[in-house]
Order: sequence, then structure tokens, then C-alpha cells
Amino acid sequence: MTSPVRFERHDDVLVIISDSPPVNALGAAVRDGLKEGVSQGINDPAVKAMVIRCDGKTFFAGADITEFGKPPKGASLHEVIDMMDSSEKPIVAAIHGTALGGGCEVALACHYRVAVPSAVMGLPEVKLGLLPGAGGTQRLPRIVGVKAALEMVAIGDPIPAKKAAEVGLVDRVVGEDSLEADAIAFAREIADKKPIPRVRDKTVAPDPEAVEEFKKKHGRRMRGFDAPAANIACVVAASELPFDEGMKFEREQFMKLMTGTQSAAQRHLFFAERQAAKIDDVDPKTPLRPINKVGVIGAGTMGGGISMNFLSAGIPVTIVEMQQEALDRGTGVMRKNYEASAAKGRIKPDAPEKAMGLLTPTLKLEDLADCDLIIEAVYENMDVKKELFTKLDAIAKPGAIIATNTSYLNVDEIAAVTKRPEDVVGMHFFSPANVMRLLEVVRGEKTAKDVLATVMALAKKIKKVAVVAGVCHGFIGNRMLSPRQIEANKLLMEGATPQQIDKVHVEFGMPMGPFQMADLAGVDIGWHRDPSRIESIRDALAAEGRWGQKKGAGYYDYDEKRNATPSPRALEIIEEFRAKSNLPKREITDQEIVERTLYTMVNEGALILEEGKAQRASDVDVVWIMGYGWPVYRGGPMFWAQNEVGLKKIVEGLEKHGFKVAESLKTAAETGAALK
Ligand code: TC6
Repeated sequence: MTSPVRFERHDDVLVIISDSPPVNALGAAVRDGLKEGVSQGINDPAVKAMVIRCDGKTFFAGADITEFGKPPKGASLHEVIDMMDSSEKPIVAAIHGTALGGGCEVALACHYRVAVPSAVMGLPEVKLGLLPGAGGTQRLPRIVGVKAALEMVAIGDPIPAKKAAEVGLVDRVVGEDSLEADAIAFAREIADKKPIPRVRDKTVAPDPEAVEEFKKKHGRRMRGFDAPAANIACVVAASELPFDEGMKFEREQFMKLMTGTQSAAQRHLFFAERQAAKIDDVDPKTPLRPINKVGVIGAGTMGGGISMNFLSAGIPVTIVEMQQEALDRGTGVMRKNYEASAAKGRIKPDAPEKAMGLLTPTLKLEDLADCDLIIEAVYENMDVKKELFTKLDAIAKPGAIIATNTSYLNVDEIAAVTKRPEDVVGMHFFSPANVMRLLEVVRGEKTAKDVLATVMALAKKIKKVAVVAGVCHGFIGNRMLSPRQIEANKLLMEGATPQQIDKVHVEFGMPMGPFQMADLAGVDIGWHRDPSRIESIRDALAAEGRWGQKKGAGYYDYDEKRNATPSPRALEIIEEFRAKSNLPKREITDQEIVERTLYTMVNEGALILEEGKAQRASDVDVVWIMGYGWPVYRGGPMFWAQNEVGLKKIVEGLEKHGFKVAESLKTAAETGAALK
């Protein structure tokens, strides 16, 4: 096999070039090639300096994640990096694209770094439940100091070339289109400079204050994750230990993370996210329909949020409401949201004006006639949607995609009122739609393949992670929410408290439990609004005006800052309702809550897969992580069930409580096969 790494001599400079698409990941062949190149440079008396660069869209984007967990092959990254570091001839990293993870560590082991202005550098291993285990945690602080290093390794966001130059990570920012020539010229400039600067020879002062401040600032975000603490400990070690001892410490920490379940879960998510974009029976080369203008119907929270996604991506939006007042209110909220983001520095100061300038508010549905995609976000009612789609069928131009944002309703039934069901699709956004990354793309029976392909591509453009779901009540996410909610309510009736059930979920790693979620969404949602008709605990709470956070009272009591405390009155209401049912009250264990609220979700997920309503188990995981806050470090419900709990235990738990277990789950538990 030919090596992906080639060497080119430019007089006294040897240029070592990796060409390993798509992202020049540092797999075995690349590492072997690098080792060969550096060793040639070292041994060839005519070579005075070396440049390492990559072809294609990026400098090395990291270690090859597909190799993790497999037996090692070829030269190790450590071996290559050590060889580079100790070379008596200077090596220059010439960076474009994304120098990430192991790629950034290769650059750190070079003696100099030059980068084009559009390049970024970073150590995102923490996002994969790991740490930069090829010396990154020891070298980076020695260049940028403890404080900046903590942000880069324990949060993992990359920094642009200009910032990298400011903190000393990049020695020179070079021409965007002249990287190789500029890097060679730079190499000649420094070829005879002695001593060769090696990061390992530097020291960095401890900064306990910065460490404490960092932990305080990011504590909430890091809750439950193992990797951030290990990254922090390594940075501290870099400031306290000699380089070689620090490297030993880094190695130990790395191995712990690498063999743990959290990193396996986070790596699973990395590939699951990318896999979700692929539709099994749709050719990735399918020609897409052009989407240059989007129409959104409804300027409420949902419609406004949906519109913002397109505006932010530079796509003009026409937004329709029925009343001027609602239209003004809706567009006002959008503007305010943009301004708040600008004030926090999250977007450029002129971004709100730019985005709002692309918006056309109107009261006329007919104004959607020139839109390439129309998304309705109106009241969740089949008759309302059918009436609207009948009108849209008459208004929309031929070839326009017509989408519904329904979260439960039958997309086929909605499509059937039009003469073009092939152009109809579900686009289920999650609230707040401008923030949440998940998009469930609901594939109707007749949805055309190019419509699906177009919507999936558009999702990427507006920075969403799209997952294809089939038509069923609640699609993937909400359908799985349903058994959890049913069981949580039953558990209340049997003697558990909202606090106990929520605590189990929060300790598991969810942002909130079922009753905290009900209070946030509104206890009155879906309520029949008849205070004399009390058929559930929820009815009883709603009848007393306990509609959740917005009323300061729901399953919990809230202060003006919306801090929750257990509510004696809510508990009384629950008790009264329970007493009427004659159900015996009993002690409920936390384990029973897990089995009945979480194992049942896994069961529902298996049914969804059996029915072909999701393409693959990993898609179910993506939905629950991106849309509902399932903890990333548990890899999603299906990953958790298979890799952390074990399917046998899941099946036993379900059977113990009398649930009907999905056949596919039983078979997979018996045979040890993976859920597909
Ligand atoms: C590390 O370095 C640890 C070091 C310790 C050493 C001891 N490996 O994201 P895209 C694939 S950990 C293998 O769609 P983009 C990806 O699966 C690593 N494969 O493209 C996809 O394949 P598909 C630290 C990889 O332009 C294809 O490349 N590095 C890797 O939107 C295209 O990817 C990171 O965490 C990899 N490292 O974004 C960086 N990376 O086409 C991870 C990508 O078959 N990568 N692939 O589906 C990224 O963040 C992004 O891929 C990107 C490019 C920004 C580099």
C-alpha cells in the first residue's frame, strides 16, 4: 500500500506532507509516514530544517478515533512525537484547517508553528471523554499558561490562528494562499538558530487561583463527567512536576479515561451524530432542491425560534401571523433574542440588524407563494393543520417543500389533504428552536427522496443535527417520553414523591426529572380546563391553579427567581388524590424508579426500531441526547442499555414489573447481538 505521507525536498528544507482524506486523522499509516519523513530529515546531511503540512481541507484533525479500543498498529503517536521533539534540526508545523487533538499535539511537539488566518487549533479530546494524551496537557500550559490551558483542554473549544498567535501558540500567521512557501521561508530563517526551542524545556508557574475560578465557573457544565477533572489535574501537574513526570501522570489519567464507559459513550455519540445524517435508501448524491427563501407560519415561541435558524444562516424568511399584534410581539421577541446574544458577545454587534433585515413579517398567507420551503408552527390540532395545508397546497409554488412542525400528529394524514404529498415532510424542532440542536425529520409514506435529502442538507446548514423518524405518535423522542411519564405518574400514586423521582433522574445525569419538566412546560398543557373534573394528580394541581413555574406553584413551590422547593400543598393534593384511589402506599426504591421510567424507554426504543420508525439504534441515542438532555456520558438510552446496564438486566427488570418486552430486545438479550 502506498503511504499517505510523501516528502519533497526544497533545497535544504524537507517538506513532509500528509494526504489522508477526509481529515488527515493520525492513523497508523500516517504515523508511520511521519516517522519515516522525520527520520529522513534527521539523517540527510543536506537537510537543515523540516516543514510538516497536510494536503486537503485540514491539518491533522486528531488521532484516528476509529482505531481506539483496537490493538495498536504501527508507530505510536508518542514515538513519532518524541522523535520530532528531540530532532536536532528544527521542525515547523504549517497549519491550515483544524489542528485538533493529536494534530495539535503534533504541532506542539514541533519547534515552531505557522498558520494561515483561517486555521483553528484546539484540544477537544475532553468532548470524547478523553484528554490529550500525547503530551498535550503537559506542553500546552508551558506555552499559554495554566488559565488559558484549562479553557482549551477542560472545555475543549478550539481557538483561531490570531488568538493562537497572541498566546504564543503560533509563531507567525502567514498568507492564506501561500502556506507552504511561507513555511519554507520561515524554516530557512530559523534553520541555524540555537538552541532549538523545545516546549518540554519550559516551565509554567502554578496558578491555584485560576484553577479554583475555573472549577467554580464551569462546575455545572462539567457535572457528572469524568474527563474534565482529569484534564484539570494534568494541567496542574504540568505546573508542578518536571516534564517527564508530568507525562507519566498524563499517561495514567489517559488510560483510566480510555478504558472507562464514559469515553466509549462519548465516542459513540461522535459517530452517531454523523451517521444520523445518512439515509439508508437515499443516494448521498441526490440533487437537492434549492432553498433560497423560507416561509414560517406562526410567530409564537416556536415559529420565531425556527425562523431565527434560517435568518442566522443568511436565508431570508417570510413569517406569517393572523393578527398584527401577535406578529409584532413575535418579531419583537426575535429581535430581543438577537440583541441579547450580541450583548453577551455570542454574535457580532451587527448580526441582529443583518438577521432581522432578512425577515419579512406579513399577515397574508399568499405572501408565501415564492418560498422554497414553508414550515408551519401553528396550534397542535389535526383539523387546524389540515385546513392550513389545504390552503398551502393552493398557494405554494410547484416544487416547494411544505413542512409541519407537529410533535405528535400523523404527517401522512396532513399530507393527504394536498395534491402533492411527496413534497410534504415533518420538521420537528425542539424548543427553544434557535438553541436546541436536534431536528426530527419525519418521513411520510410518500415523502420524496430529494425532499428528504434537501431537508437533511439544510439542517446541517442551520447547524442542526437531523435524525430521520417514521410516522408514529410522537415520532422517536416524544414517543419514548410517554412511557416514562406514564410510569412516573403511576409511581406517584404508589407512594413516591415528585422529589424522589426527579432526584433519581437528575442523579442519573438528566438536566431535570419528569415533574420538574412538567412544571417548566406548564402543568396546564393539555388540561381540559374543567376544575370540577379531576381524573389525575395533574388535573388536581391544575384545578388549583398550580400550573408550574409560570404561576410560582406546580409540583413544587417557586420563589421569584424560580428556585424550587418541595411543596407541602402539592404533596397534600397528591395524598388526597391517592387516598381516593384506595391504592396502598408503599416504599418505592430508587432502583424501581430507574427500571420503570428508564428501562421502559429502552423498550419503547426497541419497538420503534422493530417498526422501522428509526433507522438505527444510534439515531435513537442522538434524539435523546440532543433533544432531551440524556447525559452524553451515558451515550443515549440504547447505548446505555447495551453497554452500561446489559440487555439481560433490562429485560429482567421489565419483566419483573409486568411490562410486555419488545421481541427484538428479548432476542438481543439472549443472543448477545447488538440492537439494530
Ligand atoms: C485525539 O486526537 C486523541 C489523542 C490522544 C492520543 C494518545 N478520526 O465531522 P465531519 C471523520 S482524539 C476518525 O463530517 P466536518 C468523520 O467521522 C481526536 N475519523 O467533517 C466523518 O466520516 P464520515 C481529537 C474522523 O468538515 C469525516 O471524517 N479530534 C475523525 O464537518 C468528516 O467529518 C477531534 O475530536 C477522527 N479524528 O468537520 C476532532 N474526525 O464521512 C474530531 C473526523 O464517514 N473531528 N472523522 O461520516 C471534528 O471535529 C470534525 O470532523 C472536523 C471536520 C472539524 C475535523
